[in-house]
Amino acid sequence: MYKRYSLLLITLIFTFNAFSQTGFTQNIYARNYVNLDGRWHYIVDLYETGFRGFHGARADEEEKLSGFFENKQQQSKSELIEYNFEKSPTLNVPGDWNSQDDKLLYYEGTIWYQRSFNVHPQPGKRYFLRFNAVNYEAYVSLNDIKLGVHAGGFTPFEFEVTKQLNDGNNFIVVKVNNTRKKENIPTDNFDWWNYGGITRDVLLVETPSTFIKDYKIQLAKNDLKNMEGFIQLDGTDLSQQIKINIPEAGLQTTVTTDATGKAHFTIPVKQLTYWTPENPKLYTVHITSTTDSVNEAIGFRTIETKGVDILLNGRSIFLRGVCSHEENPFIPGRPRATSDIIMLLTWAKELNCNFVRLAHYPHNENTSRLADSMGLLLWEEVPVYWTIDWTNDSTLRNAQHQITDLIQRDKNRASTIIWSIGNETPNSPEREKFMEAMADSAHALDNTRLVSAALLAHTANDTITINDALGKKLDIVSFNEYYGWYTKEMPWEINKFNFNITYNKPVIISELGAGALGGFHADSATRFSEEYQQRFYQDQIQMISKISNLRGTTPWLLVDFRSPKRMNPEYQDGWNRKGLISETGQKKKAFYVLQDFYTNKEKEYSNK
Ligand code: GCB
Repeated sequence: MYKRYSLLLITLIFTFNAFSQTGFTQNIYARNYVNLDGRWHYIVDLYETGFRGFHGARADEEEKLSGFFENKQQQSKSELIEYNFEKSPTLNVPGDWNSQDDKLLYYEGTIWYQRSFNVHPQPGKRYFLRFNAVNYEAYVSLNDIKLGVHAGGFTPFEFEVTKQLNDGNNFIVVKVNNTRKKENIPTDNFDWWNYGGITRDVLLVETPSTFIKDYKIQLAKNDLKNMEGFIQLDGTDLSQQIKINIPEAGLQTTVTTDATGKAHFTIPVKQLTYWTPENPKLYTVHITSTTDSVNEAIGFRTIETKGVDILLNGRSIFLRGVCSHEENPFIPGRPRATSDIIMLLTWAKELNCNFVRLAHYPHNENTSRLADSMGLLLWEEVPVYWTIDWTNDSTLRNAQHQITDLIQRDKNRASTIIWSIGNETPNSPEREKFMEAMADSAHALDNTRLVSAALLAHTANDTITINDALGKKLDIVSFNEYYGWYTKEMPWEINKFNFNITYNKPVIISELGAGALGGFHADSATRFSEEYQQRFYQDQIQMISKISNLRGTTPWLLVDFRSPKRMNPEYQDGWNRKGLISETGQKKKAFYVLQDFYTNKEKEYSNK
């Protein structure tokens, strides 16, 4: 019979769970790895042809893992194969596809990626294929062998490939789909660009056969005198002596892992320079087992709340923050280099910030490492944003999976002090249940940090009320407000408002902001002028200063960012203009208003 290879090839049944990739390797860049970034071939697959027979309906979930992964080459001149990776164009990895080809600017759907590489695996070693982020859904195969599926655009995942790796030539095929869906996290409606593709590094990682897969070492909860943590081995030789050594602090301990490869430890601290934004001291921690060793620069600090105060190393602190998207205005698309992130964090420092809210999804893991060394505290968030599919169990599992992976990834970062479980989630009993489950998950995963969420405020009779029932599960009550921008009141009219916050907890205003086109000057009543935004910040600062338990602010936001929701041609042109810095890197007038506020706050808190 005539054999036709359309994009659907042999169907192998393979059950999968899109969220099944848990427990990735800690501190991945400290490992031996081959970097698989670079040019990857791609094929746009608008109709999901790779998942279908020629006349067929779309393959069902289990069959999805068949098909395209074969990377079929034509064996004879008569053979019909209707795709060819090697002759297809290429995209940069890491990178989103939207910014790399005009035709893909608004593309949402499937793109197949392929690349080959040469390696010589060493006997006795293990190999892992690691993706630091793919937006949104990834089906991955190596040498025609299915590895699995991952859903969620901003967290890492990896597959062990020790058995699948060839000595010599290898190829990877990844099907990436960024279709927005109601049941996804985020859902189908959000105010940022839905950049698709393999947006962060891809690494082939080598480890010993039994290796230190995971560890946590931090000061114990609210305890400046003890470090606490665990080590988790992976492999066959699970019971080993592990040495944890911090030479500069004169600390060392030895523990033995149990039959599951795990050991918990406590190390009493004598003298330590605690990590602060002013002095972001990092110590090199050496972890050594019989078969493996790993080093990492880690800072040590405590964070807690006491009444309405936030205490860093026992001292009251005001979080002088700003929100930031993961986008460099100078280059289209997602940032690709560490220098992009350094630029954003340096701007936050120029604003006199000690705190950044990484909105609205997990940013690159290099961001929290840079924040560790630059001295910036962080709020890290998962994209539980606006109206999620609250009653869908798998949506909740997805959201819990994302917060788990974020905490798993950044649990050794001194900079990270707050896990945010969501943003502006409108009240309903279903939402309540979902968000409470999220708060419980975050607390259970990490008792050394604080849990918050950006809540919504309600207004009646000139009173702004924050009484969201979720507040009882949060360590910090945070809320977003746009009085003077999204309200009928002009900025100079908002001082009439008073606050009614029903929790005796610290408060962070997690967003406030107004749009301004950089370089557009007019009077302060003119929308989108720098003067309007400046006046808005002046009046906002007056208004929020009435909140006696205010312990932080993260205005919306550091830099203008691209959003398909912002299409006013005169002022927006596809940009959300609420940045304090324009898309050309120019500081707007409001930047200096906030900078002054923060200089005063710094003085006010310097003696507390
Ligand atoms: C918000 C959202 C943020 C938007 C912002 C805006 O409340 O949390 O993602 O971009 O408002 O500009 O309207």
